[in-house]
Amino acid sequence: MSTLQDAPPETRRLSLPVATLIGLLALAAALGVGHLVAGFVGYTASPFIAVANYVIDHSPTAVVKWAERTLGTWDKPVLKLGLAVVLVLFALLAGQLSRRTPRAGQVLVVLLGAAGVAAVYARSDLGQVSLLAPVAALVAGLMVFTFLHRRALSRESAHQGPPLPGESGASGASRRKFLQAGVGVAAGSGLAAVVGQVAGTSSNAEDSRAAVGPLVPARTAPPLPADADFAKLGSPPFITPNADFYRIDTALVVPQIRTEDWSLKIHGMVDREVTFSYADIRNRPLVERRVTLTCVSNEVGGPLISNAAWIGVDLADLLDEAGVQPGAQQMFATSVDGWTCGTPANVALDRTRGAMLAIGMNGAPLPVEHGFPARIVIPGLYGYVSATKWVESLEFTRWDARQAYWLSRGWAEQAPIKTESRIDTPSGFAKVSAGKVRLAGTAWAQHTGIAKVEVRLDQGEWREATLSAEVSKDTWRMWWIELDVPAGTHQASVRATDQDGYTQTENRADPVPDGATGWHSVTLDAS
Ligand SMILES: Nc1nc2c(c(=O)[nH]1)N[C@H]1C(S)=C(S)[C@@H](COP(=O)(O)O)O[C@H]1N2
Ligand SMILES: [Mo]
Repeated sequence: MSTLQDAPPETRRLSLPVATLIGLLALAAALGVGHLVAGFVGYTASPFIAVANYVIDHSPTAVVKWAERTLGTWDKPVLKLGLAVVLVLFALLAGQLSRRTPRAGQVLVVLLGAAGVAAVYARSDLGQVSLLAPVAALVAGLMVFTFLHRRALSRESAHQGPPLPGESGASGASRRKFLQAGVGVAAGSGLAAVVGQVAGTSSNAEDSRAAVGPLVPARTAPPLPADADFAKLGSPPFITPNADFYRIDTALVVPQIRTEDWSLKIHGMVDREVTFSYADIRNRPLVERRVTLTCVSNEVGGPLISNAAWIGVDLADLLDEAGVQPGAQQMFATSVDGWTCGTPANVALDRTRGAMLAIGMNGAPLPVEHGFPARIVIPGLYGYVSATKWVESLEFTRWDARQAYWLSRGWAEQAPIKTESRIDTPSGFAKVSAGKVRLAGTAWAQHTGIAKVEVRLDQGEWREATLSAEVSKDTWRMWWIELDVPAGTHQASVRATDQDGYTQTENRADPVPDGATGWHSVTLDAS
């Protein structure tokens, strides 16, 4: 269009809405194309997902743990939303800065694109081919930005420039062209993103999991006694259904691994490096063991504890085949998504501890979000030093040779689960009728066992609660008690004593660096 060249430079200026729209469309194109390519080269290479993962991995520990505690399983959706808002602000800025020439906006697009490339490059679990996704996103964003900018500028000049003879319809025509281009870009980006999403998640682990079939342990856990819990009185059920089991991990996208693509390598300070396939594990005699998992981030009275019957093999058997050397200090486990975990080697090797490589949970193959195809379960240690999900490598090494994920973020090297207890019923600030009030809850001291649970009202005498049957030292125990509660506002507190004779301290400690302490109490409003 001749007017583009002819118009005086100062009149060639985009209106704010048009400039804004160009920024947003360039962003949409970049994300759509990046997601499309990632659908074929590796889902987590999608620049959006990669940058979000980078943020999780590089946020200060306090922030990540705070997010886990306050947002629970909403932490990741909230992070994604926050990132989306930041991207939109960048896109608006890119448009805003480019009302005369595209230069500033192009620079911003390249910077954002480079962030995507860097985030994918930084991941140890993604191959070089996965860089195609963020690179394609960068190129698409840059091309769309430049192309729409040129279109729009030529429209604005046709619109604002001095009318030339015979050009009366040009403004309308070029406006239509710009809008058509914009709609085309928007539709194309959306389609690309959808195709990428479908392609990226169709290699879903769910059908591989369904194909595993029933896992029948050669050694099943003994039958549960009838009084393993006081669920009827308000304690949690002894076994947590898989759907209710707490979930904690850094994975923004749950790793999808099919059994045929999984293997576990045991290496480092071993006599023989060994690798096990899923079939190798599945075809061994399986054992079933009930173990209560607990997260170190659990606050006093918090929900990050659950109990399951795990099906798998003795970790010690696998380690024996590798022949772990005497100088090894830690078992450094890595999951397929690059998360790492350091366990004291002597605990992993201790046959009496009962550490497992688990492939089943409560009768079914491990749910994908709990580590399918296989994970580690070790009684008595907090999850971050023991319970690697989607585990693919166990390297025996020294403490100073490798620093696991949470260790390098300020959490302790040694993290046995602390003896704790919780009041589940009534819930805090419950209104109760004055008189006899029944309280129920849970207590745990995995690998030591609970000996006693006591409850008191305000500063009154401690009274011993009734305990559920001990199913195993590695599982939680339920309790209940009836208290006389006079009218008014009162506080009920609980403390447990374990089978080593240790009684829970009243001192409140934060979860960092090795687990919270203190008595759980609830306020009762009796009338
Ligand atoms: N791959 C991987 N495994 C992991 C984690 C993780 O972030 N990634 N988190 C650990 C932590 S901190 C805990 S408490 C347990 C929780 O296991 P669950 O989600 O099955 O309850 O998994 C552990 N295993
Ligand atoms: Mo945890």
